[in-house]
Amino acid sequence: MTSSFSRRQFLLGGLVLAGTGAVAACTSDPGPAASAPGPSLRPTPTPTALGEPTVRRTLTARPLSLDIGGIEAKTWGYVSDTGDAAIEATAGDVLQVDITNELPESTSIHWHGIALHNAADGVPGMTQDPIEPGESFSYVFEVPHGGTYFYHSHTGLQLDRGLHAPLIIRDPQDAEDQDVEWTIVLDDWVDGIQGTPDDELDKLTGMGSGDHNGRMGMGGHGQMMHGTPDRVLGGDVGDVMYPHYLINGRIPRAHRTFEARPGDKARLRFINSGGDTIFKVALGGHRMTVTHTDGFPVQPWETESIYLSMGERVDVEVILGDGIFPLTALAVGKDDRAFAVIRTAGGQAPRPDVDFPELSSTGLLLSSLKPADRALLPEGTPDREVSIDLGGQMMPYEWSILTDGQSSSATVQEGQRLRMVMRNRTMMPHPMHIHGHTWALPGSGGLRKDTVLLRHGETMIADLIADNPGEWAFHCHNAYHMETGMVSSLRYE
Ligand SMILES: [Cu+2]
Repeated sequence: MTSSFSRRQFLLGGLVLAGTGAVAACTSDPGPAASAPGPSLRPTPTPTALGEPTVRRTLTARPLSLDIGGIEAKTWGYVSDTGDAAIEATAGDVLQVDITNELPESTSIHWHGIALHNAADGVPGMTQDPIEPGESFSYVFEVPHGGTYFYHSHTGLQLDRGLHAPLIIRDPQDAEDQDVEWTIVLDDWVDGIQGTPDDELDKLTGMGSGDHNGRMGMGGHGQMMHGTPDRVLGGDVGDVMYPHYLINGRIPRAHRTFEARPGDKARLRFINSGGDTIFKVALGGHRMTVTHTDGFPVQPWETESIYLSMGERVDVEVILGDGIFPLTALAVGKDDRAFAVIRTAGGQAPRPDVDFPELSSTGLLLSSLKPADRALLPEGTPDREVSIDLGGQMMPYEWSILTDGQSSSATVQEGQRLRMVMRNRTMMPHPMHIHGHTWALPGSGGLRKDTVLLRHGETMIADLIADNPGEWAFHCHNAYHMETGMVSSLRYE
């Protein structure tokens, strides 16, 4: 995919958005799910081997109003026939998800991290035609592996609105001996509070009319943010200074409270669904034992805090103490945070701005974990190697991926073992995400991940086995970087 593709999408998005305010205003209540299939329901072409769906859901993508904690955000989101957009299934299930697009622009759904067949991957212009306003589309696919995943729009900057939700796949091989389990969604929020994500992109590219609230001085022209440098990730970690950071849809002063009993074993499934924010997560008074990342099991690792970049997931286990504990996600480099509370006893909750030792500990980078034996790829030497160079800068605001020095796709033949040598030649960290496959990182004993954070200047080697034919997007999971060119693909010859 070329940068002109992104450019075209971006311009279209800007034009369509001119009418969004009026649409949102007259349909601000979520209301009952609009479950009637549209006139043009197009099923995903499915492999004949796929059985009857075992999990069926109906979604509508539409303008709606979210209460993020006493503040109303007019945004776009998913309304589900069950009332909860989060989807749960078990490894081996066949999912059928029918979506109707009631947005004022086209959309699509990507099933992030799932090794599904290519036609269900949800990348418009690559694996399917866009789902136009008023149209419906049916995604039918098997979920082969357990784990913590999420689904989100793969069109323009729609991910940075409310168009994302958890996708939890139960793994029959997991112990499942926890007393409580919580899915913790970290997010950065601007939509419907101070304009839209498209307005933020206009400021970054210098096309905006200036920052209307003076938050960053006279805006536009791609100026850098000025947050506190992070000792692991450096001084230039994000591009957008969001007005709010959320845990499960709530601002800190109206935070969620998770309740359990002292001594309970809790499983926390963290998902970073942010557009431009790396979070550093810690739980006051506790060490966390990491058990999985990006769906796949790891050798258990104890830590006090974890960096979670956009698109990454991590599962941890914690034996809960007796008391009330802050669950804080620092927005790295942005001098702000998301916040929730875990409560096993009565009493006063900590203040959202509370600091505690775990929060200032050296955070774990997930790519330094080691895989569990059952997550290992078979051993082998690469049949093919491709160099992936990440480029770009703030002024002008343009980002790129070169494969073997070219702006074309990487190619592979089915059955090959492909080695991707990724070099971050920019001053910013980039969470790189591959569709349809999960890499093995030879530098970490073969750790399996579909999203890896490359710090500024860092090189990372990632292998995959080409066992899922098609054309698969490969991109930075910073929504703004992807939209301005940091996207390529892996194509089977
Ligand atoms: Cu990036």
